[in-house]
Amino acid sequence: MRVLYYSADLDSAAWIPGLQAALPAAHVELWEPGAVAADYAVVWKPPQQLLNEQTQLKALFNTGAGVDALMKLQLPTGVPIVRLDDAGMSVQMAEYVCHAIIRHFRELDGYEADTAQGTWSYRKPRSRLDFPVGVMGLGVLGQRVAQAVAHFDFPVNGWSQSPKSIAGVQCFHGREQWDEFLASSRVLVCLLPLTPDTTDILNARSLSLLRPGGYVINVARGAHVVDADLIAAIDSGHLAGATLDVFRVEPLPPEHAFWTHPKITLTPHTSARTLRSESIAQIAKKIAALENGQPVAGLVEAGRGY
Ligand code: NDP
Ligand code: OXD
Repeated sequence: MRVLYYSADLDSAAWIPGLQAALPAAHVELWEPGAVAADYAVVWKPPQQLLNEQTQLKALFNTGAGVDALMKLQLPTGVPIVRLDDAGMSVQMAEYVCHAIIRHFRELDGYEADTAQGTWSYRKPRSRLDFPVGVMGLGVLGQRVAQAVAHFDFPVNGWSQSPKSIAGVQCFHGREQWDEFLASSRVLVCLLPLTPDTTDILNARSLSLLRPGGYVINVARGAHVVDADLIAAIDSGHLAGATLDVFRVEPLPPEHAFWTHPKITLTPHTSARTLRSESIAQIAKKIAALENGQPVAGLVEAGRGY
């Protein structure tokens, strides 16, 4: 069996030996133009040329949860596309989002500013009932985040494409319940895949429907947010601020207004990192399952874009 590896970002020097160790019977190599036909390709943001040339693939593995970069390519028909299914990301996402919510809710930035000035002062305790959290996307990551947030006794709403029933989460679905979901939420967490339906979904209209004093946490993809609309909603006072991990252009260009906005906290696309050993173990297990004709989790439905 031949396995090809290609990544626009990740370190092939570590991934290739890792995959080779997990698949001792296979020959694993870095994809180069003109490579011999392989059975499987393990990729992150591959060039179209790889897909055009590799016509014998039994499956294409994406070394991330989001497949939006793959969806921009001409994909081979009939070849299963398998994305990472958690692989250690959901716990990272839960800790990042809970941290962002709690930092905002407990006004920890304000305390930090006070103590930096040598000021010992209290802020009035706030009720978590006044901070309902809405999680957009109730998939592998969104469900874990929603449940983690619910453990801190915040009211939690969730929104997905299809109806769901999740303990401790008031579930909404579809465009018909979108406005109601937003109006019921004050803190909004985006964990949607980026598809044509979800691009620009956080815009002037949707942000205006959030409860006053709203707060946005985007940990999915930058193109969910209309940047100027988010800044306008914060500057108007309707929103209290935002924590952003993902951006339309990454790295975020130095001149972008997000860098210096006093009410925006940003991090460099790090809320849930692809963990190499967990990911390799998951991919190797799935290759073994596919070789044995067994089903695997994380199959992408190209028609719906995730
Ligand atoms: P899943 O595919 O498991 O979940 C996606 C969820 O979004 C599902 O609940 C789905 O609904 C819902 N959804 C999709 N389209 C719509 C729509 N049009 N309207 C309403 N709901 C919709 O994905 P994951 O949870 O694994 O990952 C989510 C995203 O997080 C990834 O696509 C990626 O972009 C991002 N990500 C970011 C990382 C970072 O470091 N910042 C790291 C990892 C992922 P339904 O359940 O009904 O299908
Ligand atoms: C992913 C990511 O999609 O890291 O896995 O953003």
